[in-house]
Amino acid sequence: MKEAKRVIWGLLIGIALGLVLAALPDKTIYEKLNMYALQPIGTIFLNLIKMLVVPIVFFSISLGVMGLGNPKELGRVGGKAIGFFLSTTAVAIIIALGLALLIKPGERGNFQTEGLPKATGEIPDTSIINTIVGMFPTNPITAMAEGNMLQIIVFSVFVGFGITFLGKKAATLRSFIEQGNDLMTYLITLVMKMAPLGAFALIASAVGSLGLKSLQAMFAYMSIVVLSLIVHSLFTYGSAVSLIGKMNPFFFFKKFAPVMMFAFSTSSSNATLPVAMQTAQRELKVPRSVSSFVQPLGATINMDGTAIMQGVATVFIAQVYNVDLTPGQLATVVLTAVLASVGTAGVPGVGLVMLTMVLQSVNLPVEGIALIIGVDRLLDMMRTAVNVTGDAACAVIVAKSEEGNLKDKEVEDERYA
Ligand code: DAS
Repeated sequence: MKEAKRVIWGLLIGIALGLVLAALPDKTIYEKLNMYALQPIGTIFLNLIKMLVVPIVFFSISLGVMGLGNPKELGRVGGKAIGFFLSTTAVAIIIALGLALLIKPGERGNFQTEGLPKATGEIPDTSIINTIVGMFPTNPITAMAEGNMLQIIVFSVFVGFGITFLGKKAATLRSFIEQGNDLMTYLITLVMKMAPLGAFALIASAVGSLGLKSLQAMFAYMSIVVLSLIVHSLFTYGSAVSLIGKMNPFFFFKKFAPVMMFAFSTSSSNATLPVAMQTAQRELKVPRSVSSFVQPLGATINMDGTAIMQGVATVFIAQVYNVDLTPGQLATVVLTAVLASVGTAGVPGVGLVMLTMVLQSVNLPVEGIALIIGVDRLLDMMRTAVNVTGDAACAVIVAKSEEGNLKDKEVEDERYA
């Protein structure tokens, strides 16, 4: 929570400075301050985030796939859980993309981009077929060097399954991937310590050059993310828990609300996992055997809240740069965001790192993050609460569908002691 407070302070001071600079008649003060302080600090922060993207995608997705075990071992519970996770994440992004395309936050008040870095290169018109064919790399090292995210993901999935199938023969590689992922998770936490300063510089630079208009666009972006998070939680999880889990959705949200608050305050699914499992078992009566498989798996491969932010942010940045995303590119965004949520660890700020991957997958300028990074920590708190709620909803549903397979006695014993 301390971190979050620091970022919010950075954000508020940055906005205040930006508004003062925008109001000054003499622009040279802003230009000098921007050139020698705000832009360099903001760019360093963005570069540090971009520096981590390729390794974290490789290690976290390989680990995420390794964690699934090989399909044979997954059995019914794994299959049901993964099916629920992927389908709800896809629904989440479609809700986000739909609302963002409908409300058009990036076109509010004819938002100009003269103050923002220019869009990089041509945005190629990719059909869905080309997107799928283009996902398979001829050279994984080239894919990593060029930051071709979809190809890196495909390579990582193959590595994850390969290590799983090789079993003991790949024991060293398995620990290499596990340790690599731990390293990446630590480095994200380290880079995020710069978030208050980075958010301050980026927001002051953006608001200083574009004035109130940028705040309007940011507010529009934030409100669509929050709206999508609420719609997805109430309708997708509410109906799934009620129709498939046969549980009163009001009961579900009432019992799980304390966990959602904890996730909100920590912005970390991993940190929330123990209390999320305890609540699912004690309050929602999910047998321990189901809860202890589904929720940890979900904390790793299921981040609907994050996928929602990534969907809205991508459309917002495309609109700010006057880019119309083709259906092929929208499909790429859905695919990349679902795959991005597969392996990202539940720590603060990871969604932003993975957003650069989604933007790069449709060749949108990563610099567009400058407009949303300032408010990201606020949104991170909300989307983490949605992430952990999706995992609990899945546990309730899988437990209900497993009732016949778990003997009554076992179910009794399984209850959280
Ligand atoms: N904070 C991440 C989590 O713990 C979500 C995110 O960064 O988007 O789920």
